[in-house]
Amino acid sequence: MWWKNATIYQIYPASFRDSNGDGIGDIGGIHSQLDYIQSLGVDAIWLCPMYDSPQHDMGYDISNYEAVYPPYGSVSDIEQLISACHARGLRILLDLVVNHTSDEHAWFQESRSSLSSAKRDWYIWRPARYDAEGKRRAPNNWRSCFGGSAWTWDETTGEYYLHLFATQQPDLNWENRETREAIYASAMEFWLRKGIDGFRVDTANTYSKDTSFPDVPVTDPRTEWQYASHLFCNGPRIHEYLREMAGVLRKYDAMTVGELPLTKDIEDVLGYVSAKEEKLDMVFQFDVVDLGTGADRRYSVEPRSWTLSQLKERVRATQRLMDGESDGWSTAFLENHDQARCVSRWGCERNVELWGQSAKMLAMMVASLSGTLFVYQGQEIGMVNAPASWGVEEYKDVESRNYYDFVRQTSNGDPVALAAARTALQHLARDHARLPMQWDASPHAGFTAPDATPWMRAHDNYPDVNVKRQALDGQSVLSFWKRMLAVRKEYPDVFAQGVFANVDRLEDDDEKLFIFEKRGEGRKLLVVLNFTESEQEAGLEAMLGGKGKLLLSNTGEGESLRLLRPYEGRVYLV
Ligand code: ISL
Ligand code: CA
Repeated sequence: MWWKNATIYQIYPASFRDSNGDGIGDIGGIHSQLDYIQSLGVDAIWLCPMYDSPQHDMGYDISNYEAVYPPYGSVSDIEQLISACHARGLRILLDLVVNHTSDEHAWFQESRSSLSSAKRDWYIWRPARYDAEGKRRAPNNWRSCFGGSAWTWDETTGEYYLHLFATQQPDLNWENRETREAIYASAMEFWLRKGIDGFRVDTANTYSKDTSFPDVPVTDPRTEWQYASHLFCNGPRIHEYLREMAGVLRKYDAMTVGELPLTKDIEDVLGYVSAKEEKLDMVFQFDVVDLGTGADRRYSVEPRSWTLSQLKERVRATQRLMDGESDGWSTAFLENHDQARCVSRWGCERNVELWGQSAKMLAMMVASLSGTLFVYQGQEIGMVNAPASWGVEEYKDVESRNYYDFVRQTSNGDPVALAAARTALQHLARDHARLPMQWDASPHAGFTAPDATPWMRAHDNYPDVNVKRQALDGQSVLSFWKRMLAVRKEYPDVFAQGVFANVDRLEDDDEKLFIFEKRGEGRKLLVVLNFTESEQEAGLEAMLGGKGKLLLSNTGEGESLRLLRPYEGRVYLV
Protein backbone atom coordinates (compact mmCIF):
# COMPACT_ATOMS: atom_id res chain seq x y z
CA MET A 1 0.00 0.00 0.00
CA TRP A 2 1.99 2.90 -1.37
CA TRP A 3 -0.07 5.52 0.44
CA LYS A 4 0.69 4.54 4.01
CA ASN A 5 4.01 6.33 4.35
CA ALA A 6 3.27 8.83 1.59
CA THR A 7 3.16 12.61 1.54
CA ILE A 8 0.53 14.04 -0.80
CA TYR A 9 0.72 17.55 -2.23
CA GLN A 10 -2.63 19.24 -2.83
CA ILE A 11 -3.03 21.52 -5.84
CA TYR A 12 -5.76 24.08 -6.42
CA PRO A 13 -5.73 24.41 -10.21
CA ALA A 14 -7.08 27.97 -10.42
CA SER A 15 -4.34 29.34 -8.19
CA PHE A 16 -1.26 27.22 -8.79
CA ARG A 17 0.27 28.41 -12.04
CA ASP A 18 -1.10 30.12 -15.14
CA SER A 19 0.61 28.97 -18.34
CA ASN A 20 -1.20 31.14 -20.88
CA GLY A 21 -1.63 34.54 -19.26
CA ASP A 22 -5.41 34.59 -18.83
CA GLY A 23 -5.07 35.05 -15.07
CA ILE A 24 -6.36 31.56 -14.24
CA GLY A 25 -4.12 28.68 -13.26
CA ASP A 26 -4.30 25.64 -15.51
CA ILE A 27 -3.18 22.07 -16.17
CA GLY A 28 -0.29 23.30 -18.30
CA GLY A 29 0.91 25.31 -15.32
CA ILE A 30 0.83 22.24 -13.09
CA HIS A 31 2.65 20.19 -15.72
CA SER A 32 5.37 22.82 -15.98
CA GLN A 33 6.07 22.63 -12.23
CA LEU A 34 6.44 18.90 -11.77
CA ASP A 35 10.17 19.31 -11.14
CA TYR A 36 9.41 21.69 -8.32
CA ILE A 37 6.75 19.43 -6.86
CA GLN A 38 9.04 16.47 -6.98
CA SER A 39 11.88 18.43 -5.40
CA LEU A 40 9.77 18.71 -2.25
CA GLY A 41 10.02 14.97 -1.73
CA VAL A 42 6.31 14.20 -2.04
CA ASP A 43 4.91 10.97 -3.43
CA ALA A 44 1.65 12.07 -5.02
CA ILE A 45 -0.44 15.04 -6.02
CA TRP A 46 -4.15 15.60 -5.49
CA LEU A 47 -5.87 17.99 -7.86
CA CYS A 48 -8.93 19.87 -6.69
CA PRO A 49 -11.78 19.67 -9.23
CA MET A 50 -10.70 20.50 -12.76
CA TYR A 51 -13.97 19.30 -14.36
CA ASP A 52 -16.25 21.43 -16.45
CA SER A 53 -18.22 23.72 -14.21
CA PRO A 54 -19.94 27.11 -14.07
CA GLN A 55 -17.71 27.75 -11.00
CA HIS A 56 -20.29 28.83 -8.47
CA ASP A 57 -18.24 26.86 -5.94
CA MET A 58 -14.88 26.74 -7.72
CA GLY A 59 -15.51 23.52 -9.57
CA TYR A 60 -17.27 21.68 -6.73
CA ASP A 61 -20.33 22.28 -8.91
CA ILE A 62 -19.66 19.94 -11.83
CA SER A 63 -21.61 20.21 -15.07
CA ASN A 64 -19.81 17.37 -16.83
CA TYR A 65 -17.66 14.76 -15.08
CA GLU A 66 -16.10 13.68 -18.36
CA ALA A 67 -14.84 17.08 -19.49
CA VAL A 68 -12.30 19.56 -18.18
CA TYR A 69 -13.13 23.21 -17.45
CA PRO A 70 -11.87 24.80 -20.69
CA PRO A 71 -9.77 27.53 -19.04
CA TYR A 72 -7.88 24.74 -17.25
CA GLY A 73 -7.29 22.68 -20.40
CA SER A 74 -8.67 19.48 -21.88
CA VAL A 75 -9.08 15.81 -21.08
CA SER A 76 -5.98 15.17 -23.12
CA ASP A 77 -4.00 17.62 -20.95
CA ILE A 78 -4.98 15.54 -17.94
CA GLU A 79 -3.99 12.35 -19.74
CA GLN A 80 -0.60 13.89 -20.42
CA LEU A 81 -0.30 14.99 -16.82
CA ILE A 82 -1.09 11.47 -15.64
CA SER A 83 1.66 10.00 -17.84
CA ALA A 84 4.14 12.68 -16.87
CA CYS A 85 3.50 12.02 -13.17
CA HIS A 86 3.77 8.28 -13.59
CA ALA A 87 6.97 8.60 -15.61
CA ARG A 88 8.50 10.27 -12.53
CA GLY A 89 7.03 7.86 -10.02
CA LEU A 90 4.53 10.41 -8.75
CA ARG A 91 0.94 9.26 -8.21
CA ILE A 92 -2.04 11.38 -9.00
CA LEU A 93 -5.42 11.69 -7.29
CA LEU A 94 -8.48 13.54 -8.50
CA ASP A 95 -11.35 14.99 -6.48
CA LEU A 96 -14.57 13.00 -6.52
CA VAL A 97 -17.58 15.25 -6.00
CA VAL A 98 -20.71 13.13 -6.09
CA ASN A 99 -22.96 14.37 -3.33
CA HIS A 100 -24.23 16.92 -5.83
CA THR A 101 -23.69 18.15 -9.36
CA SER A 102 -24.05 21.58 -10.88
CA ASP A 103 -27.58 22.63 -11.80
CA GLU A 104 -26.14 22.88 -15.31
CA HIS A 105 -25.33 19.18 -15.47
CA ALA A 106 -27.38 17.44 -18.20
CA TRP A 107 -28.75 15.04 -15.55
CA PHE A 108 -30.26 17.88 -13.57
CA GLN A 109 -31.50 19.69 -16.66
CA GLU A 110 -33.40 16.56 -17.57
CA SER A 111 -34.55 15.96 -14.01
CA ARG A 112 -36.03 19.40 -13.62
CA SER A 113 -37.71 19.39 -17.05
CA SER A 114 -40.88 17.55 -15.99
CA LEU A 115 -42.42 15.49 -13.21
CA SER A 116 -42.36 12.47 -15.49
CA SER A 117 -38.78 12.88 -16.70
CA ALA A 118 -36.81 9.62 -16.70
CA LYS A 119 -34.26 11.32 -14.44
CA ARG A 120 -36.76 13.01 -12.13
CA ASP A 121 -35.77 10.73 -9.27
CA TRP A 122 -32.03 11.32 -9.77
CA TYR A 123 -32.25 14.40 -7.55
CA ILE A 124 -34.22 15.08 -4.38
CA TRP A 125 -37.54 16.75 -5.15
CA ARG A 126 -40.28 17.48 -2.63
CA PRO A 127 -43.59 19.33 -2.82
CA ALA A 128 -44.09 22.59 -0.95
CA ARG A 129 -45.69 22.87 2.47
CA TYR A 130 -48.23 25.61 3.05
CA ASP A 131 -48.61 27.50 6.30
CA ALA A 132 -51.84 28.68 7.96
CA GLU A 133 -51.93 31.78 5.74
CA GLY A 134 -51.54 29.60 2.68
CA LYS A 135 -48.00 30.81 2.12
CA ARG A 136 -45.65 28.43 0.34
CA ARG A 137 -42.91 26.96 2.55
CA ALA A 138 -39.84 24.80 1.93
CA PRO A 139 -40.23 21.08 2.81
CA ASN A 140 -38.30 21.63 6.04
CA ASN A 141 -36.25 24.23 7.91
CA TRP A 142 -32.76 22.93 7.09
CA ARG A 143 -30.05 25.45 6.45
CA SER A 144 -27.60 24.81 3.65
CA CYS A 145 -23.88 24.68 4.48
CA PHE A 146 -23.46 28.01 2.73
CA GLY A 147 -26.41 29.67 4.53
CA GLY A 148 -30.05 30.14 3.55
CA SER A 149 -32.58 27.38 2.94
CA ALA A 150 -31.31 23.99 1.77
CA TRP A 151 -34.26 23.92 -0.67
CA THR A 152 -34.88 25.91 -3.82
CA TRP A 153 -38.26 26.25 -5.49
CA ASP A 154 -38.29 25.30 -9.14
CA GLU A 155 -41.02 26.96 -11.20
CA THR A 156 -41.02 24.49 -14.09
CA THR A 157 -42.49 21.63 -12.12
CA GLY A 158 -43.61 23.42 -8.99
CA GLU A 159 -41.45 21.51 -6.52
CA TYR A 160 -38.42 22.14 -4.36
CA TYR A 161 -35.03 20.48 -4.83
CA LEU A 162 -32.54 19.85 -2.04
CA HIS A 163 -29.04 21.36 -2.04
CA LEU A 164 -26.86 20.97 1.02
CA PHE A 165 -24.48 23.53 -0.47
CA ALA A 166 -25.14 26.41 -2.91
CA THR A 167 -28.43 26.77 -4.81
CA GLN A 168 -26.53 25.76 -7.95
CA GLN A 169 -25.44 22.45 -6.35
CA PRO A 170 -28.48 20.12 -6.33
CA ASP A 171 -27.99 16.92 -4.31
CA LEU A 172 -28.02 13.66 -6.21
CA ASN A 173 -30.47 11.03 -5.04
CA TRP A 174 -28.30 8.11 -3.96
CA GLU A 175 -31.38 6.07 -3.04
CA ASN A 176 -31.79 5.43 -6.76
CA ARG A 177 -29.63 2.55 -8.00
CA GLU A 178 -29.56 3.84 -11.56
CA THR A 179 -28.19 7.18 -10.33
CA ARG A 180 -25.48 5.47 -8.36
CA GLU A 181 -24.45 3.43 -11.36
CA ALA A 182 -24.30 6.53 -13.54
CA ILE A 183 -22.10 8.21 -10.92
CA TYR A 184 -19.71 5.26 -10.80
CA ALA A 185 -19.46 5.14 -14.58
CA SER A 186 -19.17 8.84 -15.32
CA ALA A 187 -17.45 10.38 -12.32
CA MET A 188 -15.25 7.42 -11.39
CA GLU A 189 -14.56 4.82 -14.06
CA PHE A 190 -14.10 7.37 -16.83
CA TRP A 191 -11.02 8.63 -14.94
CA LEU A 192 -9.93 5.37 -13.33
CA ARG A 193 -9.59 3.89 -16.81
CA LYS A 194 -7.16 6.69 -17.60
CA GLY A 195 -4.90 5.44 -14.85
CA ILE A 196 -5.38 7.79 -11.92
CA ASP A 197 -4.29 6.35 -8.59
CA GLY A 198 -7.26 7.31 -6.49
CA PHE A 199 -9.67 9.96 -5.32
CA ARG A 200 -10.11 12.44 -2.57
CA VAL A 201 -13.81 11.92 -1.88
CA ASP A 202 -15.72 15.13 -1.25
CA THR A 203 -18.20 15.14 1.66
CA ALA A 204 -17.97 11.36 1.86
CA ASN A 205 -20.53 11.04 4.66
CA THR A 206 -23.47 13.01 3.24
CA TYR A 207 -24.90 10.87 0.44
CA SER A 208 -27.51 9.18 2.58
CA LYS A 209 -30.11 11.45 4.15
CA ASP A 210 -32.98 10.89 6.53
CA THR A 211 -35.58 10.75 3.74
CA SER A 212 -38.41 11.85 6.02
CA PHE A 213 -36.67 15.25 6.05
CA PRO A 214 -37.84 16.28 9.52
CA ASP A 215 -37.64 19.85 10.77
CA VAL A 216 -34.85 20.54 13.24
CA PRO A 217 -35.26 22.48 16.49
CA VAL A 218 -34.69 26.23 16.23
CA THR A 219 -31.21 27.08 17.48
CA ASP A 220 -30.86 30.44 15.74
CA PRO A 221 -33.97 32.59 16.14
CA ARG A 222 -32.61 35.22 13.74
CA THR A 223 -33.62 33.11 10.78
CA GLU A 224 -35.99 30.43 9.59
CA TRP A 225 -33.10 28.19 8.46
CA GLN A 226 -31.53 26.03 11.09
CA TYR A 227 -28.40 24.01 11.56
CA ALA A 228 -29.19 20.44 10.48
CA SER A 229 -25.87 18.88 9.56
CA HIS A 230 -26.31 16.04 12.04
CA LEU A 231 -29.28 14.91 9.94
CA PHE A 232 -27.45 14.81 6.65
CA CYS A 233 -24.08 13.47 7.77
CA ASN A 234 -23.64 9.76 8.56
CA GLY A 235 -27.13 8.87 7.28
CA PRO A 236 -28.78 5.43 7.44
CA ARG A 237 -27.45 3.97 4.15
CA ILE A 238 -24.09 5.73 3.89
CA HIS A 239 -22.04 2.64 4.72
CA GLU A 240 -23.85 0.57 2.14
CA TYR A 241 -23.13 3.18 -0.53
CA LEU A 242 -19.47 3.53 0.34
CA ARG A 243 -18.97 -0.21 0.28
CA GLU A 244 -20.57 -0.37 -3.13
CA MET A 245 -18.31 2.44 -4.33
CA ALA A 246 -15.26 0.66 -2.93
CA GLY A 247 -16.16 -2.31 -5.12
CA VAL A 248 -15.66 -0.09 -8.17
CA LEU A 249 -12.35 1.28 -6.87
CA ARG A 250 -11.01 -2.16 -6.08
CA LYS A 251 -11.08 -3.13 -9.78
CA TYR A 252 -8.49 -0.43 -10.37
CA ASP A 253 -6.58 -0.78 -7.12
CA ALA A 254 -7.33 2.88 -6.44
CA MET A 255 -7.01 4.51 -3.03
CA THR A 256 -9.42 6.94 -1.39
CA VAL A 257 -9.23 9.63 1.21
CA GLY A 258 -12.69 10.67 2.26
CA GLU A 259 -13.66 14.03 3.63
CA LEU A 260 -15.54 13.42 6.87
CA PRO A 261 -17.06 16.57 8.32
CA LEU A 262 -19.12 16.14 11.48
CA THR A 263 -18.13 12.64 12.40
CA LYS A 264 -16.66 13.05 15.83
CA ASP A 265 -16.61 9.79 17.73
CA ILE A 266 -13.74 7.48 17.07
CA GLU A 267 -16.13 4.51 16.78
CA ASP A 268 -18.05 6.34 14.04
CA VAL A 269 -14.87 7.28 12.21
CA LEU A 270 -13.73 3.68 12.37
CA GLY A 271 -16.97 2.68 10.69
CA TYR A 272 -15.56 4.47 7.64
CA VAL A 273 -11.86 3.66 7.78
CA SER A 274 -11.42 0.37 9.52
CA ALA A 275 -9.67 -1.88 7.00
CA LYS A 276 -12.15 -4.70 7.50
CA GLU A 277 -15.04 -2.39 6.59
CA GLU A 278 -13.62 -2.01 3.07
CA LYS A 279 -14.94 1.48 2.46
CA LEU A 280 -12.44 4.33 2.54
CA ASP A 281 -8.69 3.92 3.00
CA MET A 282 -8.42 7.01 5.16
CA VAL A 283 -10.38 10.15 5.98
CA PHE A 284 -9.88 13.78 6.78
CA GLN A 285 -11.25 14.36 10.25
CA PHE A 286 -12.15 17.93 11.12
CA ASP A 287 -11.09 17.95 14.77
CA VAL A 288 -8.03 20.14 14.27
CA VAL A 289 -9.15 22.46 11.47
CA ASP A 290 -12.51 23.13 13.14
CA LEU A 291 -10.83 24.32 16.33
CA GLY A 292 -11.42 28.03 16.80
CA THR A 293 -14.35 28.20 14.37
CA GLY A 294 -17.87 29.20 15.44
CA ALA A 295 -19.99 26.32 16.70
CA ASP A 296 -23.20 27.17 14.88
CA ARG A 297 -21.79 29.34 12.13
CA ARG A 298 -18.16 28.93 11.24
CA TYR A 299 -17.39 32.66 11.04
CA SER A 300 -19.37 33.76 14.09
CA VAL A 301 -16.26 33.78 16.23
CA GLU A 302 -13.40 36.00 17.37
CA PRO A 303 -9.93 35.42 15.92
CA ARG A 304 -7.80 32.84 17.68
CA SER A 305 -10.55 31.39 19.83
CA TRP A 306 -8.59 28.32 20.81
CA THR A 307 -6.18 27.17 23.46
CA LEU A 308 -3.12 25.02 23.09
CA SER A 309 -4.56 22.35 25.38
CA GLN A 310 -7.57 22.08 23.04
CA LEU A 311 -5.28 21.77 20.06
CA LYS A 312 -3.37 18.96 21.76
CA GLU A 313 -6.57 17.16 22.61
CA ARG A 314 -7.78 17.36 19.01
CA VAL A 315 -4.49 16.19 17.58
CA ARG A 316 -4.67 13.25 19.96
CA ALA A 317 -8.20 12.46 18.77
CA THR A 318 -7.06 12.06 15.15
CA GLN A 319 -4.02 10.04 16.20
CA ARG A 320 -6.07 7.50 18.14
CA LEU A 321 -6.81 5.74 14.87
CA MET A 322 -3.14 4.78 14.81
CA ASP A 323 -2.73 3.45 18.31
CA GLY A 324 -2.35 -0.14 17.25
CA GLU A 325 -5.65 -1.37 18.67
CA SER A 326 -7.65 -0.24 15.65
CA ASP A 327 -7.20 -1.29 12.04
CA GLY A 328 -7.82 2.23 10.79
CA TRP A 329 -5.46 4.66 9.14
CA SER A 330 -5.21 8.40 9.73
CA THR A 331 -4.26 11.56 7.88
CA ALA A 332 -2.23 14.52 9.08
CA PHE A 333 -2.95 17.96 7.67
CA LEU A 334 -3.28 21.57 8.79
CA GLU A 335 -4.39 23.20 5.55
CA ASN A 336 -6.47 22.64 2.47
CA HIS A 337 -8.44 24.77 0.02
CA ASP A 338 -11.22 25.30 2.61
CA GLN A 339 -8.98 26.52 5.41
CA ALA A 340 -7.15 29.69 6.28
CA ARG A 341 -3.35 29.47 6.38
CA CYS A 342 -1.94 27.62 9.38
CA VAL A 343 0.66 30.25 10.27
CA SER A 344 -2.11 32.84 10.54
CA ARG A 345 -4.26 30.53 12.64
CA TRP A 346 -1.79 28.77 14.94
CA GLY A 347 1.53 30.55 14.39
CA CYS A 348 2.70 34.14 14.43
CA GLU A 349 3.03 36.88 11.83
CA ARG A 350 4.31 39.63 14.09
CA ASN A 351 7.68 39.81 12.38
CA VAL A 352 9.75 37.96 9.83
CA GLU A 353 11.63 35.92 12.45
CA LEU A 354 8.58 34.70 14.28
CA TRP A 355 6.76 34.04 11.00
CA GLY A 356 9.57 31.79 9.77
CA GLN A 357 10.04 30.06 13.11
CA SER A 358 6.36 29.35 13.56
CA ALA A 359 5.88 28.18 9.97
CA LYS A 360 8.68 25.66 10.47
CA MET A 361 7.42 24.64 13.89
CA LEU A 362 3.96 23.92 12.50
CA ALA A 363 5.56 21.94 9.69
CA MET A 364 7.41 19.97 12.32
CA MET A 365 4.23 19.32 14.26
CA VAL A 366 2.11 18.08 11.38
CA ALA A 367 4.90 16.15 9.67
CA SER A 368 5.65 14.30 12.91
CA LEU A 369 2.14 12.91 13.16
CA SER A 370 1.07 9.45 12.07
CA GLY A 371 -0.98 8.67 9.00
CA THR A 372 -0.69 9.90 5.44
CA LEU A 373 0.62 13.46 5.34
CA PHE A 374 -1.03 16.16 3.21
CA VAL A 375 0.64 19.46 2.33
CA TYR A 376 -1.35 22.21 0.64
CA GLN A 377 0.24 24.39 -2.06
CA GLY A 378 1.96 27.40 -0.52
CA GLN A 379 2.10 25.82 2.95
CA GLU A 380 5.66 24.76 2.12
CA ILE A 381 6.73 28.41 1.83
CA GLY A 382 4.72 29.63 4.81
CA MET A 383 2.09 31.58 2.91
CA VAL A 384 -0.22 33.55 5.21
CA ASN A 385 -3.76 34.93 5.11
CA ALA A 386 -4.62 37.94 2.95
CA PRO A 387 -3.68 41.16 4.75
CA ALA A 388 -6.16 42.79 7.13
CA SER A 389 -5.97 45.95 5.02
CA TRP A 390 -7.69 44.30 2.07
CA GLY A 391 -11.33 45.21 1.51
CA VAL A 392 -14.08 42.66 1.75
CA GLU A 393 -14.48 42.79 -2.04
CA GLU A 394 -11.30 40.73 -2.34
CA TYR A 395 -13.18 37.79 -0.83
CA LYS A 396 -14.70 35.84 -3.69
CA ASP A 397 -15.75 32.57 -2.09
CA VAL A 398 -19.47 31.78 -2.07
CA GLU A 399 -19.34 30.93 1.64
CA SER A 400 -17.59 34.20 2.55
CA ARG A 401 -19.96 36.29 0.47
CA ASN A 402 -23.07 34.56 1.76
CA TYR A 403 -21.93 34.98 5.33
CA TYR A 404 -21.21 38.67 4.91
CA ASP A 405 -24.60 39.20 3.25
CA PHE A 406 -26.29 37.27 6.04
CA VAL A 407 -24.70 39.54 8.67
CA ARG A 408 -25.62 42.62 6.66
CA GLN A 409 -29.25 41.53 6.46
CA THR A 410 -29.72 40.30 10.01
CA SER A 411 -27.96 43.32 11.55
CA ASN A 412 -29.56 45.89 9.23
CA GLY A 413 -26.11 46.87 8.06
CA ASP A 414 -24.76 47.56 11.56
CA PRO A 415 -21.14 48.68 11.05
CA VAL A 416 -19.96 46.97 14.23
CA ALA A 417 -21.43 43.63 13.18
CA LEU A 418 -20.01 44.01 9.68
CA ALA A 419 -16.57 44.86 11.03
CA ALA A 420 -16.67 41.73 13.19
CA ALA A 421 -17.69 39.67 10.17
CA ARG A 422 -14.82 41.06 8.16
CA THR A 423 -12.38 40.36 10.97
CA ALA A 424 -13.61 36.78 11.17
CA LEU A 425 -13.24 36.35 7.41
CA GLN A 426 -9.73 37.75 7.55
CA HIS A 427 -8.96 35.09 10.11
CA LEU A 428 -10.79 32.05 8.77
CA ALA A 429 -12.15 32.45 5.24
CA ARG A 430 -11.57 29.82 2.59
CA ASP A 431 -10.30 32.57 0.28
CA HIS A 432 -6.90 32.72 1.97
CA ALA A 433 -5.91 29.34 0.58
CA ARG A 434 -6.94 30.44 -2.88
CA LEU A 435 -4.59 33.39 -3.36
CA PRO A 436 -2.12 32.80 -6.18
CA MET A 437 0.87 30.61 -5.41
CA GLN A 438 3.91 32.80 -4.82
CA TRP A 439 6.62 31.76 -7.25
CA ASP A 440 8.95 34.76 -7.39
CA ALA A 441 9.19 38.52 -6.90
CA SER A 442 7.91 39.46 -10.37
CA PRO A 443 4.42 40.99 -10.78
CA HIS A 444 1.55 38.83 -9.41
CA ALA A 445 4.16 36.68 -7.69
CA GLY A 446 5.05 35.10 -11.04
CA PHE A 447 1.75 33.26 -10.98
CA THR A 448 0.59 34.75 -14.28
CA ALA A 449 1.85 37.08 -16.99
CA PRO A 450 2.86 40.56 -15.74
CA ASP A 451 0.13 42.30 -17.74
CA ALA A 452 -2.60 39.80 -16.81
CA THR A 453 -5.23 40.25 -14.11
CA PRO A 454 -5.11 37.22 -11.81
CA TRP A 455 -8.53 35.91 -10.77
CA MET A 456 -7.53 36.60 -7.18
CA ARG A 457 -5.07 39.24 -6.13
CA ALA A 458 -1.58 38.09 -5.16
CA HIS A 459 -0.63 38.63 -1.53
CA ASP A 460 1.26 41.87 -0.80
CA ASN A 461 4.13 39.92 0.76
CA TYR A 462 5.17 38.03 -2.38
CA PRO A 463 8.40 39.99 -2.95
CA ASP A 464 9.65 38.48 0.33
CA VAL A 465 7.78 35.21 0.52
CA ASN A 466 8.22 33.20 -2.66
CA VAL A 467 9.57 29.91 -3.96
CA LYS A 468 12.51 31.36 -5.87
CA ARG A 469 13.92 33.19 -2.90
CA GLN A 470 13.39 30.33 -0.48
CA ALA A 471 14.89 27.76 -2.82
CA LEU A 472 18.22 29.64 -2.59
CA ASP A 473 18.16 29.91 1.18
CA GLY A 474 19.14 26.85 3.22
CA GLN A 475 17.38 28.28 6.28
CA SER A 476 14.06 29.01 4.57
CA VAL A 477 10.69 27.49 5.36
CA LEU A 478 10.87 25.65 2.05
CA SER A 479 14.28 24.16 2.82
CA PHE A 480 13.01 23.12 6.21
CA TRP A 481 10.01 21.33 4.69
CA LYS A 482 12.31 19.42 2.34
CA ARG A 483 14.51 18.31 5.23
CA MET A 484 11.48 17.44 7.29
CA LEU A 485 9.97 15.27 4.56
CA ALA A 486 13.26 13.50 3.95
CA VAL A 487 13.66 12.67 7.63
CA ARG A 488 10.04 11.53 7.85
CA LYS A 489 10.71 9.14 5.00
CA GLU A 490 13.82 7.79 6.64
CA TYR A 491 12.05 6.69 9.84
CA PRO A 492 8.54 5.62 8.82
CA ASP A 493 7.96 3.44 11.87
CA VAL A 494 8.07 6.45 14.17
CA PHE A 495 6.86 9.27 11.91
CA ALA A 496 4.09 7.83 9.70
CA GLN A 497 3.23 4.85 11.89
CA GLY A 498 4.29 5.57 15.46
CA VAL A 499 1.91 5.51 18.40
CA PHE A 500 1.20 9.03 19.62
CA ALA A 501 1.16 10.10 23.26
CA ASN A 502 1.03 13.54 24.82
CA VAL A 503 3.79 14.14 27.32
CA ASP A 504 2.34 16.11 30.17
CA ARG A 505 5.05 17.85 32.05
CA LEU A 506 4.53 20.80 34.32
CA GLU A 507 0.95 21.97 34.83
CA ASP A 508 1.71 25.60 34.04
CA ASP A 509 3.40 24.71 30.75
CA ASP A 510 0.23 23.31 29.37
CA GLU A 511 -0.71 26.38 27.34
CA LYS A 512 2.86 27.04 26.18
CA LEU A 513 4.51 23.83 25.12
CA PHE A 514 3.28 20.92 23.06
CA ILE A 515 5.38 17.86 23.80
CA PHE A 516 4.56 14.48 22.38
CA GLU A 517 6.10 11.10 21.79
CA LYS A 518 5.77 8.72 18.90
CA ARG A 519 6.58 5.12 19.73
CA GLY A 520 7.92 2.95 16.92
CA GLU A 521 9.88 -0.27 16.69
CA GLY A 522 12.30 -0.21 19.60
CA ARG A 523 12.68 3.54 19.36
CA LYS A 524 10.64 6.64 19.76
CA LEU A 525 10.46 10.27 18.75
CA LEU A 526 10.24 13.09 21.19
CA VAL A 527 8.76 16.23 19.66
CA VAL A 528 9.01 19.47 21.62
CA LEU A 529 7.25 22.59 20.38
CA ASN A 530 7.17 26.05 21.93
CA PHE A 531 3.91 27.73 20.96
CA THR A 532 4.79 31.10 22.50
CA GLU A 533 6.66 34.24 21.50
CA SER A 534 8.98 33.97 24.47
CA GLU A 535 11.70 31.66 25.71
CA GLN A 536 10.51 28.71 27.76
CA GLU A 537 12.16 26.36 30.18
CA ALA A 538 12.67 23.19 28.22
CA GLY A 539 13.79 20.79 30.94
CA LEU A 540 14.99 18.43 28.24
CA GLU A 541 17.84 17.01 30.23
CA ALA A 542 15.50 15.14 32.51
CA MET A 543 13.27 14.04 29.65
CA LEU A 544 16.06 12.73 27.45
CA GLY A 545 18.33 11.35 30.12
CA GLY A 546 21.32 11.82 27.82
CA LYS A 547 19.91 9.41 25.26
CA GLY A 548 18.30 11.44 22.51
CA LYS A 549 19.72 12.21 19.09
CA LEU A 550 18.56 15.54 17.63
CA LEU A 551 16.99 14.77 14.25
CA LEU A 552 15.58 18.18 13.45
CA SER A 553 15.52 21.68 14.82
CA ASN A 554 13.95 24.80 13.37
CA THR A 555 16.59 27.23 14.63
CA GLY A 556 20.02 27.74 13.22
CA GLU A 557 21.27 27.95 16.80
CA GLY A 558 23.10 25.45 18.93
CA GLU A 559 20.82 23.39 21.07
CA SER A 560 20.21 24.22 24.68
CA LEU A 561 18.66 21.53 26.81
CA ARG A 562 17.49 24.17 29.24
CA LEU A 563 15.78 26.80 27.08
CA LEU A 564 13.53 26.80 24.04
CA ARG A 565 13.52 29.90 21.88
CA PRO A 566 10.23 31.50 20.69
CA TYR A 567 8.40 29.03 18.46
CA GLU A 568 11.33 26.69 18.61
CA GLY A 569 10.67 23.09 17.77
CA ARG A 570 12.86 19.98 18.00
CA VAL A 571 12.54 16.35 17.12
CA TYR A 572 14.71 13.81 18.96
CA LEU A 573 15.13 10.15 18.23
CA VAL A 574 15.35 8.24 21.48
O1 ISL B 1 -15.49 24.53 4.07
C1 ISL B 1 -16.21 24.23 4.99
C2 ISL B 1 -16.55 25.18 5.99
O2 ISL B 1 -16.07 26.40 5.60
C3 ISL B 1 -16.72 22.89 5.15
O3 ISL B 1 -17.83 22.79 5.95
C4 ISL B 1 -17.00 22.37 3.77
O4 ISL B 1 -18.14 22.97 3.25
C5 ISL B 1 -17.20 20.90 3.84
O5 ISL B 1 -16.03 20.41 4.36
C6 ISL B 1 -17.39 20.34 2.45
O6 ISL B 1 -16.35 20.75 1.61
C7 ISL B 1 -16.25 20.23 0.33
O7 ISL B 1 -17.46 20.30 -0.38
C8 ISL B 1 -17.95 21.61 -0.65
C9 ISL B 1 -16.88 22.50 -1.27
O8 ISL B 1 -17.34 23.82 -1.29
C10 ISL B 1 -15.58 22.42 -0.54
O9 ISL B 1 -14.60 23.18 -1.20
C11 ISL B 1 -15.21 20.99 -0.46
O10 ISL B 1 -13.95 20.79 0.13
C12 ISL B 1 -19.11 21.43 -1.58
O11 ISL B 1 -18.75 20.60 -2.64
CA1 CA C 1 -4.52 29.97 -17.73
